[in-house]
Amino acid sequence: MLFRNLSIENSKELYDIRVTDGRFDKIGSGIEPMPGEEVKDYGGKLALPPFVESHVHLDTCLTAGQPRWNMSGTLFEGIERWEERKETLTREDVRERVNKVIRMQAANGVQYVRTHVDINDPDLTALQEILELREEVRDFIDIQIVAFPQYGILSYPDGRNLLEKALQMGADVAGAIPHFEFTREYSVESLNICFELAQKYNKLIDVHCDEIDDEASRGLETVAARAYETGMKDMVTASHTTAMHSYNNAYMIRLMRLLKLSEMNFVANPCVNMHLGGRVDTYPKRRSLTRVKELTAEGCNVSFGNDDVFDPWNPMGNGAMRDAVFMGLYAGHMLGYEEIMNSYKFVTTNAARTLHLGDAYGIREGNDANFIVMDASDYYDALNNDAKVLASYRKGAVIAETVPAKTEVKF
Ligand code: 17E
Ligand code: FE2
Repeated sequence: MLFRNLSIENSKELYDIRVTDGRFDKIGSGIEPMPGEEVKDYGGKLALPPFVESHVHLDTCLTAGQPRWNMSGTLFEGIERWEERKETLTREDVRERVNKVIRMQAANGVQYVRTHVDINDPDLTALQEILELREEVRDFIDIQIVAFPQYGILSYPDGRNLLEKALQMGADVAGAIPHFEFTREYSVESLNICFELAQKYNKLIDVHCDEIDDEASRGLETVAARAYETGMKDMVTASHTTAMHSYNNAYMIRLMRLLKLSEMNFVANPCVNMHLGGRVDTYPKRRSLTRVKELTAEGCNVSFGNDDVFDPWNPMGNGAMRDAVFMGLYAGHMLGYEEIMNSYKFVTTNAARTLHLGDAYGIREGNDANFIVMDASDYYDALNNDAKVLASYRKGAVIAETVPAKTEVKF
């Protein structure tokens, strides 16, 4: 099959893409169709590698208001509301909600998802179900699972064993939550355990790190030091890191050297952290977004995630990556022309690096023909007009399609 006239990642020149046996066979300009070859002419639309959701909690999705709404809008009330909802958690309930959300994501061009799954549950109900679903939907969406200890590794009964069990059962990534542990000592020790278990089972690491407006929350320096010392480096990710917003600049300069040495990844979740953060401030109110612009300028890998889709932490969300980019650019002071044009990388290539997708990800000859086509001429246009994903292709086959609505203005 031949796809014609696509702007690949904002290219000025339009390209044609031949897909054979589900792979990118040939990419070039002016490729002529072979006799009998099916042709789809996109007339200059934007092609991107599929969106990558690098941070979401699928197990909590679609539970906002159940049984009660988070009225304070804080992280901590979110955790309390989730604790109540967890009491009624069943495998069927998890299956139904996750099945819905991954289809919302697919409709919006997402083909790779890293989900955190709360493993502070003696029965590991959500984990069991999502492990099963991960296999069932493999042909349509790649799901990577983080064993996420919501209440801590040392501050929850049997936390260490639950984390180890989750990794043995097949979670891909070890998690931790240093800012939620009872003490600073537990926080450091919980990270040591996380690294020890990740190395024992050869897993990646993704830490909910310093998601708090406390300038003294410094889990990140320990994560970065361990990433560097163990050599795990880019296998390690720090998510949220919102306390970095509040660090003094003298400390930040010292920390930045270590962050660069560590080669670790960062995930910011702009919508949810703009919503949850700054809640103890009067005026001025902090933004609670990690230092995306500065990290990026120093060459650190940063991606954007949604964190939530309609759950106790964020009552909004549709699974699309656009809002994360939009909010991230505004809150991060990154609306320069080039910054807007390149911002798709926060939810494509940068996020793929965090997930360790390797060279198999990307629109390149020889790779699986996984790509999306947007109803826009470049990403600036796509972002500004909230363009739909016209089609999401997986191994050359359409897995989701959208026909954009038509509007007529009567004057
Ligand atoms: N749990 C947590 O600790 N932080 C979050 N942002 C979410 C769950 C969504
Ligand atoms: Fe999160």
